[in-house]
Amino acid sequence: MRKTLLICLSTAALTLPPPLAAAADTAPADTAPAAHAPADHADTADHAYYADAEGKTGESLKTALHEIISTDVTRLSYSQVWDALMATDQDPSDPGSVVLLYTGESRGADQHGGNVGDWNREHVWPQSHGDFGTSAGPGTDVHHLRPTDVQVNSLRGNKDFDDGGSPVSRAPGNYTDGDSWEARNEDKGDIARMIFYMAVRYEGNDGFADLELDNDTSNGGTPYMGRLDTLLAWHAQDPPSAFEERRNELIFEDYQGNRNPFIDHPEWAEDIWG
Ligand SMILES: [Ca+2]
Ligand SMILES: [Ca+2]
Ligand SMILES: [Ca+2]
Repeated sequence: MRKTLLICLSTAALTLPPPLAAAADTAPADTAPAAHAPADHADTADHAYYADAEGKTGESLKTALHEIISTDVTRLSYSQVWDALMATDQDPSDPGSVVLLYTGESRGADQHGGNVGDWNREHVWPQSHGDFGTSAGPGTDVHHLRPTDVQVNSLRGNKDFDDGGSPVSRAPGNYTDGDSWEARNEDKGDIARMIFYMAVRYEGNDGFADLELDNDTSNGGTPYMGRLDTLLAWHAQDPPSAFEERRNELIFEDYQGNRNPFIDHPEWAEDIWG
């Protein structure tokens, strides 16, 4: 799938009148704006994708966003996730490598698997929190899957996210204790936005659990993730980066056909959960 609707980024201001939005919708593919389109084109596309969410807050915003990001979505198989991650998490300075969550290391794209030194597929929203496994659905949704070092992935396990704990020697800047994981500063906002996306995308109407946020750090086998207050703080302190915006764009254009609204509109997290 290759969609012509392109959206650029958190600067979208929704200032254009509707006639321009309609014009962009009918633009032929070969004249569609490039990925780094001028702001006016980007705003127009953003206006179209999120039109049904405009002006809403709280539960009605969450409901509108759920509909938007759950319509015409492609669900990947778990094996397709490998190829997707090689593209979405490609190292900008080394196309043959991917950037690992939690450590920021660059590792050969082909060096994936289950052995020490490999990278594998981290479920930022753990499979056990909702028991969704790796059949096509939440367990294969690339919006919350990231390459990680095999051993660091294992250390994080299925812990909720929160501040505090002892340093993780294999992953400098990360901390953990018995019931939570604190990611390094560069990854804090990314993680929060991935968790926010999952809570809105999965509402229990598609054969999988309704994933939701709470303020606990002992959610274990329930379909909840915490701590909400910490994640809101992480989201504010680490705003969307170019890397994150690029991967959101690629997932939308080339893999799943849907977007993470909290990368495009960071203010919506507070509108729903603040
Ligand atoms: Ca803790
Ligand atoms: Ca970040
Ligand atoms: Ca939900």
